[in-house]
Amino acid sequence: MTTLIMGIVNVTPDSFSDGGRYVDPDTAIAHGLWLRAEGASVLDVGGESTRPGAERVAPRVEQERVIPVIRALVEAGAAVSIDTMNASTALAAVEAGARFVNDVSGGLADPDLLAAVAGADAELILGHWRGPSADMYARAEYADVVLEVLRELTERADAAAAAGIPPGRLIVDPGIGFGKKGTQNWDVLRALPRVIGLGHRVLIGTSRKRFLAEALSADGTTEDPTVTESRRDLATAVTSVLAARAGAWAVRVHDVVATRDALRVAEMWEGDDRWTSSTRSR
Ligand code: PMM
Repeated sequence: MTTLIMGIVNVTPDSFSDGGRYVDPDTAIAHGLWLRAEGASVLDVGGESTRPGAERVAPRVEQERVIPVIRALVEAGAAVSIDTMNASTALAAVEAGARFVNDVSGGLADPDLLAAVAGADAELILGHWRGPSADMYARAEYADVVLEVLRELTERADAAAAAGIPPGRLIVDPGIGFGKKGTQNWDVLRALPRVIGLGHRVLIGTSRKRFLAEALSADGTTEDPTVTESRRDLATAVTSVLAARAGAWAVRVHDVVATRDALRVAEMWEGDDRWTSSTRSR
């Protein structure tokens, strides 16, 4: 089993950790090409931030941000994923050459998305989600977070199947940080073998997320200024290795180099090429 690296290209002014860095299309394209050269097998292009508290963006604005970037990356030979909750953006992106539609809402935000992807030539990544980022922590109430995430993810996979998306085109994601607080994220990660046991390919996105900062900080909050971006990237590289070891299909990260190196070191420890062989073509 090989775990792929999905590199993040956020074409947004307000994303969680890299908002504003790649709003200019040329900068975003150059960044995507660099991530690919460093070992990202898929580039995930997004035009709407999903950070806690983020407001929704009109699909027209989202498409103006992402479509030129997707076109250029596809032209350069990259496998591209569109990070969107909107059916119209998903379709425009597939038209521009995107191979994956990554919907963190699992098809819940836009009732037309599943049918749109079913009719398009694309794979679908379905995230576990309980509602918009603006107030997602209000929904982070669970009696048993693992059981409820497994059940709700299964419901979304069933909805995708009912919409006509065959299992071979489906990837699931337990939605780390989405409607989940602090230790709930660790509970879900610890249960990754059970998520994989659902029978689908599994994507894991922990990159630079708040629960990592909370784990590293002296006081358990995200306010600790010593928890820098590079410390979050190191923590992300560790979670990437652990996710790979559990059998994740791919990890979605900002710092492709750190995760690539971490996966490579783990691979040497294991003494085989299971995890990262496809990223070592450089
Ligand atoms: N996280 C973010 C955005 N898109 N997509 C998937 N499939 N899984 C995730 O965990 C995920 C995602 C939020 O992170 P960012 O704003 O730093 O990109």
